[in-house]
Amino acid sequence: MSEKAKKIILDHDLGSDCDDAGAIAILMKGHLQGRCRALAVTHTIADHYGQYAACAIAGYYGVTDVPFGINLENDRLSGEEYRASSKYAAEKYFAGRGLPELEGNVGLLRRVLAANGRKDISLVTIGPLTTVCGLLRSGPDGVSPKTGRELFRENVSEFICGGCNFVDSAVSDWNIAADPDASDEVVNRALMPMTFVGDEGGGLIVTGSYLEACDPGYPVRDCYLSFNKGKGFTRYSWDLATVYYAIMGGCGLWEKKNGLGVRVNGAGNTFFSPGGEHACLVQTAGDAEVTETLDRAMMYGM
Ligand SMILES: [Ca+2]
Repeated sequence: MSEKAKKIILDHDLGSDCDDAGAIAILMKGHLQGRCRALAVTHTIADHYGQYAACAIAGYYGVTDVPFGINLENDRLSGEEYRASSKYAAEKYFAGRGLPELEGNVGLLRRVLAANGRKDISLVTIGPLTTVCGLLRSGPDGVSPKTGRELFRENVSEFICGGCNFVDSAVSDWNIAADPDASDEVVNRALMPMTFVGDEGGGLIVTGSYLEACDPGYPVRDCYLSFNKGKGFTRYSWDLATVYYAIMGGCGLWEKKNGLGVRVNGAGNTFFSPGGEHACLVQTAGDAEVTETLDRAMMYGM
């Protein structure tokens, strides 16, 4: 592992959608290949099967040194709808062994940030901002005398947020709308410049076609197949684009559009203005090239 490999904390919401599974696979492959160092993976919704499925993906690749956390803070976003793409994959992978025991997100993040102690972590979110909000609201505890805001400021050097729509303010973004209080606290009162990845960043690229012919034991395959109710393996790629960009940068596929002021409302609409400190990612390469890059990354890494 390169000393310079970017440190990444990923917060996801695998469960109702499946592109998180592809994104987690990209992170695990990047971690194994030494292109990044995954410090923690947290899961922002209250239905825990999505994180069990994420653990299955890590286990499939033999990743044992990355801690996984779950939402023990509230019961937002739980139930059948939020395990549609995750329960089958998790139960299949852990059959006969029992599901893993996982700690809470906020405690995990406080521990990881306190132990890190330098401003060099990329925080990447591909779901609602519940976990980040929980961290920011956390107070001193046995792990650290610092508040969550202090730990965030002292350790997070880059914040890449999957969400928002810079093409049309009338379009509601699911991640932003799913937890309006958290979105208000994290985006409208941002502690640092954020880079947003939405539809204009390649989210509407369709990936997953390689999964059909791959090893039937690959948990990512089960997540995509469950999401598609047993018919097909493809899905849009918001989360894959976000995590790939976090690890690899623009790579001639995307460019960062800087200088944006960004505000969101409780319905998940994005309002932007020139002259702010934020940025959004814009796809610059053709769809075929981005599709091939993300499809290959999900299967084989970078
Ligand atoms: Ca997601």
